[in-house]
Amino acid sequence: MSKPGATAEANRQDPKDTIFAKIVAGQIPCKKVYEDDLCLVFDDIAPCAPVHCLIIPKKPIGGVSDLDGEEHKKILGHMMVTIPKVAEIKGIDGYRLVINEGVHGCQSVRWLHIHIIGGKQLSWPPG
Ligand code: IU
Repeated sequence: MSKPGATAEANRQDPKDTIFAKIVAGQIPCKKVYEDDLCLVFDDIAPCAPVHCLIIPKKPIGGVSDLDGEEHKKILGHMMVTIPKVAEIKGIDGYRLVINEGVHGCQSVRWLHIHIIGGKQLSWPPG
């Protein structure tokens, strides 16, 4: 089943024009969980579990298919090592990480983000 918003149009968007750009710029509020120079973590506006955060880079990267080069390696590595800190802040000791990429991957916001989902027993396989 497809997801509302995960359209070709959304996935053609310049990341700088997305809502996450406005969140990073502080133009739209978010429920902030963690922030540093390279990344921002906030609660998903439509949580699918008791804990559902998004970790996003502060630099505009549309998605996994746009990743390239040393700077992106540094940013993504930093995001990955930040995730256990987020888990500690949220008090969860098991969780799932999800990156939706492109229309077929159900990406709806063309600014790279990793979903951190937990706070309950998750099931497998995902849909
Ligand atoms: P996706 O993987 O691109 O579909 O994830 C986008 C997520 O961003 C989705 O879970 C939305 O609920 C979430 N989100 C948000 O937290 N705040 C917003 O203003 C918007 C979407 I638009």
